[in-house]
Amino acid sequence: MANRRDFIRISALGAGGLAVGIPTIRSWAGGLIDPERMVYEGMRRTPTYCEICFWKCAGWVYKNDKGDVWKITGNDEDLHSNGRLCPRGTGGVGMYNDENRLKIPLIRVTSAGKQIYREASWDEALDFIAGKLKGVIAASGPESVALFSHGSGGKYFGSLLKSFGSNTNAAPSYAQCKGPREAAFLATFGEVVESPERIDIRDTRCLVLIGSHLGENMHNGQVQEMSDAIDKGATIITVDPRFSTAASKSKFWLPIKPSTDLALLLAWINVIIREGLYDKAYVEKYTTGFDKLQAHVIPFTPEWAYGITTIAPQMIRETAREMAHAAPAVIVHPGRHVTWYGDDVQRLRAVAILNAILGSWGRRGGFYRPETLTVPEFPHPHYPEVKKGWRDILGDKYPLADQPVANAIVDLSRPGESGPAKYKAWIVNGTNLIETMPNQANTIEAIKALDLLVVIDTMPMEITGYADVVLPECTYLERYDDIRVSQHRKPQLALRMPAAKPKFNTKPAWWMAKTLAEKMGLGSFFPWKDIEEMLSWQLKQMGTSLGEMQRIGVKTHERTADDLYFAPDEEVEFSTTSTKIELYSSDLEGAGFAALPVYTPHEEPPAGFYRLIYGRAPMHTFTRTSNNPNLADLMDENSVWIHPNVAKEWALINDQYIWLKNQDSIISDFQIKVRVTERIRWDSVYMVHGFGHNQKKLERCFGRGASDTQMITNVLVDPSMGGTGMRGNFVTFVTEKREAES
Ligand SMILES: Nc1nc2c(c(=O)[nH]1)N[C@H]1C(S)=C(S)[C@@H](COP(=O)(O)OP(=O)(O)OC[C@H]3O[C@@H](n4cnc5c(=O)[nH]c(N)nc54)[C@H](O)[C@@H]3O)O[C@H]1N2
Ligand SMILES: Nc1nc2c(c(=O)[nH]1)N[C@H]1C(S)=C(S)[C@@H](COP(=O)(O)OP(=O)(O)OC[C@H]3O[C@@H](n4cnc5c(=O)[nH]c(N)nc54)[C@H](O)[C@@H]3O)O[C@H]1N2
Ligand code: SF4
Ligand SMILES: [Mo]
Repeated sequence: MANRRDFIRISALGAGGLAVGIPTIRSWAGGLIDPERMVYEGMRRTPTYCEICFWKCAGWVYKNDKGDVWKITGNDEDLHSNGRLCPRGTGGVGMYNDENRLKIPLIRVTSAGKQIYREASWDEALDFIAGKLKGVIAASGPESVALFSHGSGGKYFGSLLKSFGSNTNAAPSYAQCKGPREAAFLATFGEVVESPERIDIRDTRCLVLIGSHLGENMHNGQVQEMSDAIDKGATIITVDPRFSTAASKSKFWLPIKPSTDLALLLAWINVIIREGLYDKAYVEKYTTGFDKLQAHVIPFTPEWAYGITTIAPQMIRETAREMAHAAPAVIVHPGRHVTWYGDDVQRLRAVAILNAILGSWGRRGGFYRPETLTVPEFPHPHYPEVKKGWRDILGDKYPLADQPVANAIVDLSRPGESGPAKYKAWIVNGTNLIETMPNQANTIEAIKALDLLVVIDTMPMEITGYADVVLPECTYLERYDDIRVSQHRKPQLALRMPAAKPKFNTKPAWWMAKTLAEKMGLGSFFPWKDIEEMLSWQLKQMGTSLGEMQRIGVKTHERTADDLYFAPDEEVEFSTTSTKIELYSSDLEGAGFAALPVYTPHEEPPAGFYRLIYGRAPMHTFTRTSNNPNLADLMDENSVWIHPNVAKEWALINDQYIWLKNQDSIISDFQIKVRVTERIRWDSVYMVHGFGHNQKKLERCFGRGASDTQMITNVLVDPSMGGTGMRGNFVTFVTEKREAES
């Protein structure tokens, strides 16, 4: 029977036995460090890469003479940061110092009829989980265990799953983030864009940002390259219903009516083809389906698009010519968080097609060919065969998804029309699912039906309040993790190592996964003594050593070939079905979807409601930094941007606190401050994601600002890959508490 899983505020610590385990890992910074080599400008420094967001900038952690973590700076060798961290990366120290951190394992118990958490030793907590997992696997098969993960620890828990035969390792960075982009580029070019995005902003002459709000979206290298490109005279074209920071740096700002971007993209393609501005030789040599595309876009004139997007035909023509003039050194940015309206693969296909006809893929100032390194796996026995994987469980749904779809797993964790729940146990590492997945009620219903929910986190975030067991991870400044080998212009490897001992009774994820495996009789899949042994072995295979990496932090390799861009007459075989760039997509057609992008109108806000759009603030990452003392100091609540005409109509003034109410009558738990500004269209309101926490134990950010997620109850799922479009929600304003309570 499903257990009832009420939300527990972690502050309500139980009176149960307090059995504090003694840390048993020997490998924190032990053995291999020669402190002499680590001294720099009088302070000891150790290498790391940042975990405040997924750009993973490499840097140095400095400690003062008292041995306290003092500051974090960028590593000059590092291509992700070029030696400079963003404000959030610098504020990583606050994550380490946050006094509200999770401190000890917690187990949910019922005491006097009330559910509470009781502190537990590591041994007890992991024994409990191992027992439960074995039970679930025996009863429902290994495939009924799912992992949700964002961040480094996912690797180790992923290995744990593989060691018992499950491959459901879902990251919200797919179906809640860049999944539609990857599916669209894969269908078009046979390759994904990946992270850091393979875009050559450094050398571009024209950068088109459709929603991508660089400057607020602080992905470090991209923001730096954009600023350099502007200095070198590149044109920036920003399409955004809001006057974003990027818009303020742009030659053209197109304040589009939200949800209509696909119409603009089709009109751009129309102009570029009609005026013969496309790269004819490139199209001829590398693409297939041009004739069909040409015929398809005939009706999509700038005049047609004007009625839909509100962007004047002249502006559409002028910007199309500007792009063509810069080509092939032009980038129509593929975006990153692209799960907007449920037809996102179609929109991103139009983006891919536009880049293709401008000839920017594989060209200087467009999309370069990245290179990366492979870290060899420490030798271990073969993993058991996955008898039933996530794809088998999902069936024909979302055929273009090439990774587990987090929202589909949530849905399949609830008993439904097709019988009992398919997933019975979740391991959730480094993702605050309650605020990350749209439709909170659905997530909570799924959690209530589970037999086991284990949460690994550093902070008492919302998701931890629903767990059966909470495992406190030490922060990235207190641990080793896997070698970073992301793609870039040159391949690089970067090391993260502990700068300090784990505070409190916290442990790294690798230790938790390994110990859990041992307790489940699967220890042979984690054959290393500790992570230093594993890293030492891996680094040796890669021509370096743990000692060297501890000293330098980042190591650059030369490219294996001088092929950053296509050579003038290069024959390129693309990994698509036709081996060409597919303007007309045979994959989409084969899967039953439109082979050429089709514009579909989306629902409009009802009278008195405004479309809710959201984004990033430069000093915060999602919900993870709202309680960070250093970053909360810079921004401690979000506000709702409202156009002056709308504010006037509603008699709202700057700095007034109001509640938001959405189309499904959901009222925000907390109030949000009004910001009256011309920088937003009158038909929309804007807020920064990550605020409105309802976990009291987050003392700095509890109740500050409102949560966009709470307002996102209408989810527009992309039928091709399962991405959750989140911008089909509308809000209105509530000013009286009485009204709010009713
Ligand atoms: N500081 C900071 N930087 C971050 C992150 C962070 O948390 N903090 N997170 C990182 C991650 S994982 C991601 S995925 C990226 C996300 O960053 P992006 O991919 O840049 O963000 P989006 O959410 O797609 O876009 C937000 C912008 O879209 C605009 N917008 C809303 N609706 C529409 C519309 O219909 N059409 C158009 N054209 N624009 C619209 C909004 O006004 C806003 O300016 O940011 C990354 N960088
Ligand atoms: N409403 C709404 N939903 C969104 C978005 C949005 O803009 N609005 N953005 C979407 C996008 S683009 C993305 S990529 C996802 C991001 O989704 P998430 O990655 O879930 O984002 P966070 O809210 O930062 O949650 C991260 C969790 O990891 C914990 N954590 C931080 N560091 C560590 C660590 O070292 N170890 C462990 N074990 N835990 C750690 C944090 O305390 C926090 O609970 O959200 C998506 N969902
Ligand atoms: S962009 Fe900022 S937060 Fe993200 S990894 Fe780099 S320094 Fe850290
Ligand atoms: Mo994301």
